[in-house]
Amino acid sequence: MTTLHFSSALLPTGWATDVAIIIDAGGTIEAVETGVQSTSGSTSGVAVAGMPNLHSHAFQRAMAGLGEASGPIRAGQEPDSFWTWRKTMYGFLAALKPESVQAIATHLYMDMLKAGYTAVAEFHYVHHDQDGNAYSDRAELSRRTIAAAEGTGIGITQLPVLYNYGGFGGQEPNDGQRRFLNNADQFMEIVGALHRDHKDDANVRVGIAPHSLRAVTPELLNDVLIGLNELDNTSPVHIHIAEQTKEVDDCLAWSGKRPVEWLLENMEVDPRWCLIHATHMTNAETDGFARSGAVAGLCPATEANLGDGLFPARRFMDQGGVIGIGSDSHISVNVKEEIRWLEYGQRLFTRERTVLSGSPDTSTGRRLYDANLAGGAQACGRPIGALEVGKRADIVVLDTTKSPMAGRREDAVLDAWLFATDHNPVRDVYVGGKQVISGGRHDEEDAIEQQFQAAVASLK
Ligand code: NGQ
Ligand code: ZN
Repeated sequence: MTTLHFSSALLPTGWATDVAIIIDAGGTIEAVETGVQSTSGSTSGVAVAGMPNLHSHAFQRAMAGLGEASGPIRAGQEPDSFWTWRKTMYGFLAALKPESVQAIATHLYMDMLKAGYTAVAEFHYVHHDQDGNAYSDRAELSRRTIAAAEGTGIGITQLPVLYNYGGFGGQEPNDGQRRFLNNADQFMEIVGALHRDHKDDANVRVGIAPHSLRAVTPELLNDVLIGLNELDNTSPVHIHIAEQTKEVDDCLAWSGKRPVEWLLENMEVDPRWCLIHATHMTNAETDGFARSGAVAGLCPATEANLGDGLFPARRFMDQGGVIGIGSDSHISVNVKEEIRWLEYGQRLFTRERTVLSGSPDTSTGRRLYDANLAGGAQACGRPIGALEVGKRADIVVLDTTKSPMAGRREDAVLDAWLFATDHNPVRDVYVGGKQVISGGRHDEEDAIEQQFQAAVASLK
């Protein structure tokens, strides 16, 4: 049992001072007491629950910033877009080996911890070797990202991706997709093995991720959901949906329905589901999605970088919709940037301010921090996202000694961090009660950096 003391902490009941958090030997919060002075004098600063990062393609971290030249435009071909970026990304992933997957993910997860993310949902779709053949252990590359999480200390929800087709209606996959492909039995072999090996592991949860309606058929999706439910009928199900207008057009051509509309009508979309992006929706789709209780997995920095469009966040949240954030392609790994872009996108579009604050007397930072904690925890399917009894002791301690955070209290601290701070105020981070970041640094930081650089160099 460990006890941590904080001068101030954000609890589900609101801000409290002189807070003691008592953590059991397994890393779960056993008690939270307020108004308690530390006898050892080891009180730390301002504590908040760690943010879940609900959408990650870890390997893409190693190509962050490499897709910014508009080469094809200069060559007089199609303008650079999501789809041309995807081609570049497929070219990049062709060189990945198991060791590089692990080294890249390890560095990324360390960066996540330093940014204040204490859990990640890894949407993992590169399963096979460079020729597209399965490794002798089909789950090899999934095991590599889980090992990366274990190596850094971050909690993980591993979501092996179901991917077997190149477009709506069961189209042939292209060559760039050969490392992703599995039929239902092959896929369930991966999910079953991971589920069995991590059943009793408090830091690991296993779910699934049908990649998109482009990559599966309804039959395949149904078969896999039946198999998954036999293992665990509560485990998370994530899917990319309606990110690009071309995807909406292709879905209409295939089914006569828009992607979110199709999903809501044909699948039992409920709180275990997380719909990633869902950028392009009609009002009826937005309202139906909000009513389903499923999570909207929003990745504002990546969505901006890839030119996706803006999610209808105000309408969705006004209808009680659940949201969470993810760093997706990892063009940036930064809680404040995701939250800033989420709000600023709405401001630029509506030409109003404090659009997502929900009510005139709520701070925008507080509302968005709370909302993303709750939705992120739901999407990860783990007991996280709040400093309360029964949840994992995933805690971020902010350094409030520097401007513009200095002298601010309670919600103003969150607003200063999320909207006004350029330096990173994340000082100490605990996951399951274990300290993984101290004074802004990870214990293994130098070795992790070296291994990442070697892995990136080996890809050229
Ligand atoms: C992915 N990324 O799976 O990495 C996708 C691009 C696709 C985002 N959607 C590929 N942001 O959707 O086909
Ligand atoms: Zn994605």
